[in-house]
Amino acid sequence: MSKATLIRTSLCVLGIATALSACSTDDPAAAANNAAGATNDAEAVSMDGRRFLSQPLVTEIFTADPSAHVFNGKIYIYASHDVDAGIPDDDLGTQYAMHDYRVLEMEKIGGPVKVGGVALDVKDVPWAAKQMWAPDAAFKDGTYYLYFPAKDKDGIFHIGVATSSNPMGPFKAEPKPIAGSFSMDPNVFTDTDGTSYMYFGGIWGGQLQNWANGKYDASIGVTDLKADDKPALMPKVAKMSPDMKSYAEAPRDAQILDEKGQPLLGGDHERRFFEGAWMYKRGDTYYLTYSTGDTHFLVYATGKSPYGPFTYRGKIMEPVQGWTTHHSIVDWGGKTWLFYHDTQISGKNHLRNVKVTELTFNPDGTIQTINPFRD
Ligand code: FUB
Repeated sequence: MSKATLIRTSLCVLGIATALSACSTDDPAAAANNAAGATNDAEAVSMDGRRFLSQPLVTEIFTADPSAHVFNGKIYIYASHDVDAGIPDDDLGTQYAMHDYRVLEMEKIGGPVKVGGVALDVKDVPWAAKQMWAPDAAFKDGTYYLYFPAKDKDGIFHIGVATSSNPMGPFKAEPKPIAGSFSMDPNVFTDTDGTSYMYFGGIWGGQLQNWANGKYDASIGVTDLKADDKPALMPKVAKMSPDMKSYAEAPRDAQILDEKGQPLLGGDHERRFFEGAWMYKRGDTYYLTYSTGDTHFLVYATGKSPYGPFTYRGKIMEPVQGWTTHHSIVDWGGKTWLFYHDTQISGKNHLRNVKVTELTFNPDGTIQTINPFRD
């Protein structure tokens, strides 16, 4: 990043330079896409020369896996805080060695983004040892809930919960993970009737395959997922108890079906669930959106119940820049927004930056696929 871009980016992020054309506009979609003010600079191109549609929301830290929520009219982004631990890439995500969370706050799309202090550190979570991966949050009765996956001292992922009276934290973790939780990438969705559900799970490094028989089985490896002609592993869904700290029921499969009503198969790598589930409701339609992982798509399936079944519909974003794809969808200001990440700043898969762009729908409710590049 050039010195000029770095200065302008920092000023925009700090909200000091709103008079600069790069970060002032009345159009929130344009502002979102210009968020870090680098759209005219040569640095805003990918390694293979393509110009990015949107710019990183913050540049002083690496952020990923954005779960956006509107609380009290402001937008809060609960994101992974990427760090470089010097661990080489592997199929199990060991290089994603995050140890704390920082919350981002925006009063409006395209406006300044505040980076909060440490909201939760792994050293303050009694049961957790490492790998604080993609979090989510919820609000109920004056309390903010931070949901987060981490590996315990035996290297097994569970999902924990921490609470705060402030959406930015700091959060205080419960002493144990949520009973019955496993794997990672929690998303807590509150339906229009006030009932909350947690969607979760991820294959490969997310360990969902290790729970295929109901309890953790370390002998099930990534290669065992190559049962291409069998139904794929599905994301899990469980209703939350009123206390928002426990499941009200055993997690069940959120079935994703093909156009013939058959479960997507394990070999259907371009459509099957990998990780990063996010539930978005529009009218009476439930959009189960997720990442296809190794094929690098953001896709969606729709259903008429929060439990599914969901029918695969198509791609939300294509292509994705960087290995991982993780996102959230939120309504704000009369529009719908897709928060996602790529690796524009670092060019490294484990050092990501979050972005936002507008998401639009066709009259029949299908999503218009976003190309994250301008060309
Ligand atoms: O950030 C670590 C992991 O990478 C997340 O939990 C996955 O969704 C993927 O983005």
